[in-house]
Amino acid sequence: MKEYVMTSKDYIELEDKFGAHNYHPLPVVLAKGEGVHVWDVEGKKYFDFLSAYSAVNQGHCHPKIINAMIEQAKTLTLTSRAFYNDQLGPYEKFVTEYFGYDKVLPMNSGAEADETALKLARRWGYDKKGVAENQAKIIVCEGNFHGRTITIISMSTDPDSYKGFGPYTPGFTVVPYNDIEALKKELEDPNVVAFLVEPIQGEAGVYVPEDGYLKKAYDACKAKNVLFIADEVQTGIARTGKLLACDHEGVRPDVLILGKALSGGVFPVSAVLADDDIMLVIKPGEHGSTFGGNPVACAIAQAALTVVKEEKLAENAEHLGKIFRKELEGFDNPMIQVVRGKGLLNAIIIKQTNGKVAWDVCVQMAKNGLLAKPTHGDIIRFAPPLVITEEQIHEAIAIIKKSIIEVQEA
Ligand code: IF1
Repeated sequence: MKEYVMTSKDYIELEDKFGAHNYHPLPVVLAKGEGVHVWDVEGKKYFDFLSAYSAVNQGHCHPKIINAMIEQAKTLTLTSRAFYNDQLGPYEKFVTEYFGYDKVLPMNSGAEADETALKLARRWGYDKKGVAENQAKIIVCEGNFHGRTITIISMSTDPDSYKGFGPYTPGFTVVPYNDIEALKKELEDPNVVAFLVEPIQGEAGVYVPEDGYLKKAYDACKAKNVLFIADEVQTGIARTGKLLACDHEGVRPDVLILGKALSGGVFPVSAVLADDDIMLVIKPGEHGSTFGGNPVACAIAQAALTVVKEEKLAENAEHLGKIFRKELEGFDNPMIQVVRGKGLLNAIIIKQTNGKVAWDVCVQMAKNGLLAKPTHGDIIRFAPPLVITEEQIHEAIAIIKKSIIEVQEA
């Protein structure tokens, strides 16, 4: 009796029938990942140019990270923070020295880390800045994306993120991204305790601000005793060609938010880093999470960060990102309106042509062996694992160009 082998269609039907419909994935069912490649259930090989939204910077199933996970998982997985354990202290020392901060507060998802940063900022505002109780204001940017919790979507300007989920958490002011004057105006409010910003707006479509924006924003915040909080969940961990995107401007955030590639995409690991005068406003019993800082997460994150340095992933991202943008900018094709990005976080804006849109280009690229996904309709984000080689980036660029031409001619 021939064993029935499930096809992609079967898997898609299972997800459709038994899973919430909170995503609209490309019709590709993945079964294996290694380095820059993933394979679908039919065995077709692809370049992964999404990296799980920049979580798999170290490449799929990196042996060093996987082995660290296996070793710890065989020994001790979770103690809760009701007790100490032999992994958390060493990891806290490692990660605070790695990024240059006094303290770390370990969490799991990026959204949890953003929520933690919001709580820190408000508490610091009351205890250190002297803002009246419940009056703290936090400035955020148009087009921001910081996660999917009720408070985080209360800051969002994207109806897809917030519509139908009210009532909303108060205490947020929105300013246009990349607009120093608008920020300075809002900073006049003495109740403002923090400015939360993505150094490059990922979801908004890899929106890179003008050179100097982050530094000017940081200086404006310092002038008003306001915390500068950088959400580097997507831009951090070498993605933009430096360890942190803020490093391009020599800005040291007062509060640093990390997630995604902090674990190399192996496990949910996030973190908030700050110095003592900020971090210690939260007292024992005032914040936490069951899995935050668990031994497996500590072992994985330490291995993931070690790989970043050992394999010079930031330098590689810087070098290959320049090649990527130069090649696509030089590709004279009416469908490509804009090429933008930093390091290996890039995007192109697709001009609708003969009724064909960014989604059609992504479907064609998938047929040609490269996975990427559109955001906001006409933007395609390209974010391969940072272990990609120069030869592979040229192979990928050829696929992108070929696919665009094929879509045009279809
Ligand atoms: C989805 C994109 C969306 C983030 C920044 C915090 C978080 C994210 C800058 C929250 C998460 C993910 C979430 C995922 C798709 C992806 C994403 F921007 F990367 F493309 F949605 F906008 N700060 N981004 O980018 O981290 O809680 O997810 O661990 O929700 O569809 P998380």
